[in-house]
Amino acid sequence: MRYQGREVDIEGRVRLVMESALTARDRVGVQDFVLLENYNSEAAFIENLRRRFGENLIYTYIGSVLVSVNPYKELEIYSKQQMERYRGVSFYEISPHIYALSDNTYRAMRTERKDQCILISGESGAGKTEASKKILLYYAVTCPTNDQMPALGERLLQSNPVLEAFGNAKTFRNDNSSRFGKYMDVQFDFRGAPDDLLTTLGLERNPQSYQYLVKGNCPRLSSVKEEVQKLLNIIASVLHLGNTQFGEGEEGETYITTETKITNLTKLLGVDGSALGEALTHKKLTAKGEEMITPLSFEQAVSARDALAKAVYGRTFTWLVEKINQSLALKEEIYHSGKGCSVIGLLDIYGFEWETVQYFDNKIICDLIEEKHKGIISILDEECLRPGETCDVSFLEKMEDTLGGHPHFVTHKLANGKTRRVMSREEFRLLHYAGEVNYNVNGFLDKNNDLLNRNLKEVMCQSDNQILSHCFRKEEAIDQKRPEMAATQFKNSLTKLMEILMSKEPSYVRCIKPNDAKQPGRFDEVLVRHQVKYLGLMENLRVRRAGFAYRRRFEAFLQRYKPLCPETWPNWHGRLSDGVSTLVNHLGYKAEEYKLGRSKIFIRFPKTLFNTEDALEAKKPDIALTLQTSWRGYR
Ligand code: AOV
Ligand code: MG
Repeated sequence: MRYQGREVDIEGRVRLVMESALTARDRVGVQDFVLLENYNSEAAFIENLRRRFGENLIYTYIGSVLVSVNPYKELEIYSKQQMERYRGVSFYEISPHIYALSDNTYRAMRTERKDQCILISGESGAGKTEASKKILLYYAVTCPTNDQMPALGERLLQSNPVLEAFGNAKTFRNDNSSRFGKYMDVQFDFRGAPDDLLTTLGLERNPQSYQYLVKGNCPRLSSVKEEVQKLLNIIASVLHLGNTQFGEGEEGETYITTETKITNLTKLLGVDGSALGEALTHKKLTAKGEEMITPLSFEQAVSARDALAKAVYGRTFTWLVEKINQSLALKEEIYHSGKGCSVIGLLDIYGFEWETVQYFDNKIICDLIEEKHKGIISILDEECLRPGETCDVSFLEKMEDTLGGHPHFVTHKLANGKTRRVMSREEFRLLHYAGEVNYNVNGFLDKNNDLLNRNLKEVMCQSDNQILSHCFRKEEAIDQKRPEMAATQFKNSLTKLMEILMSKEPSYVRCIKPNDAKQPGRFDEVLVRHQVKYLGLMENLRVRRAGFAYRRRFEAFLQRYKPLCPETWPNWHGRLSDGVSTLVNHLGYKAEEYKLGRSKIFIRFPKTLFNTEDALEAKKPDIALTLQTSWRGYR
């Protein structure tokens, strides 16, 4: 082996050319799984991931799908310079990156004028939220199309820590785990400069210039301060609620043992103290048109307290999201109508699979969970609404009656009437695509009910904290209709999300967690194999490979391989398609190996591309020499 000079490899890194081209590729693997020779082999797939991971190459494509492996360490690949490298460059010309996907999505939106969405999936701690932040960062930095955009990008980025502070929690699997699904629309407004509009109206951008807007002494800043104070009060009140304790009196009545908490809560929530105390220990019912106050049992009081804490926190979070949305909207009317601008949606959420996957039909499980009247959610809602003694176990029994024998539903009861020893009587098991999951029914009814007693609502809507009075509307306290159950609410919000996503052109990022210890450099093959399986990556690859595997724009193909043919090197001056024809003829491509489209060449077998890549690798030192010579010549 000898030193052959320096070159920039396919990953854009400068390396010393000491080895043969093949060993170099052996070391870093292929940048697109489509190029794997043995594309049916899961072992080869994982080996390719492992090699690249070992070289800090965390991104690999399956065609246009981006696979990302969490490095658990900061990599120097997200700088502004890196962003510049990816601007306007097509997918295959440069090493895989989340920026390449971001840039392609952006360009597709502009050229095709179709809304896009980027769906990020993977298990907890795999890097979904980080990926979504990188995408936002890319847009924030590279897309300042008018003077509002940089500010928008910045505000989007700033909103993230606020949302995370409220919506994330430390879990066993992830120190910064998102506890809320995040769907963001990044709006791109191409309609000319809004400054023009202002000029026509004879207005200036600076609000300080207008008396109406600055009336009072700097109202904006102080009102922001007030709002922050109100928010802090709410957070503190949730903590106090958590420490509010109850006792049981001699006649079974429930009372509050921590009166100081009520004093604090009264101040922080801005509500009437005695009404709050009463509402935490009693419930108001309307029977035959008459109002009745009945005491709560100890357990019911605890549930009422927790429901209040959850409602206060949850609704405040929703308020915060609304607030952020308002501040992000380019203009109110765009925000509400969604017209006149194009959108890239970003979905960072756990455990959903939106792609239509022919090879695995998830419908059977979806039906099991959400089918009307027969599905688990319906049974749960019914059990919650049924008068009389219902409990978690009666819910389980109901499921056994309705779903017993379903191939994906298992409980301790065996078909022959015997019991399955390994399962507890409080559990049921669902056989999901990703694997089996046991669910303990304890608390299912309460969680689904998750209802605030009406008198607690009444107390809350009297609050003099404006955030709370905004979150707890008077109408709601009067409304007698039973609100939707938690599971149904969740299902409905997912259905809405699906509708939004369906109207957009999707791109996919698949995140993989390399180890459970959150450690850099560790690649646990068993763990990775499991994720490759349930993310359906092998199937992704097979589908990609089934048709023409590799497509490249004529320019890109010529640019990359032109050194391999004397007629195209150093420059081709004719039509691009003719250049490509000349090149592939010279390379000896057979008719069945490729096809020329209108702007792209399609190559069927990876082997063909391999050989071409190898030829290029073998040629590169020459090119380096040529360049070097001409450079000397200029000197
Ligand atoms: P998640 O969003 O997929 O889990 P995160 O995006 O929060 O996972 O990633 C977990 C942690 O992994 C982060 O806090 C980082 O420390 C590290 N990490 C992820 N991606 C990268 C990267 N590209 N570079 C460096 N470090 C990274 V959950 O929200 O729990 O489903 O619910
Ligand atoms: Mg997350």
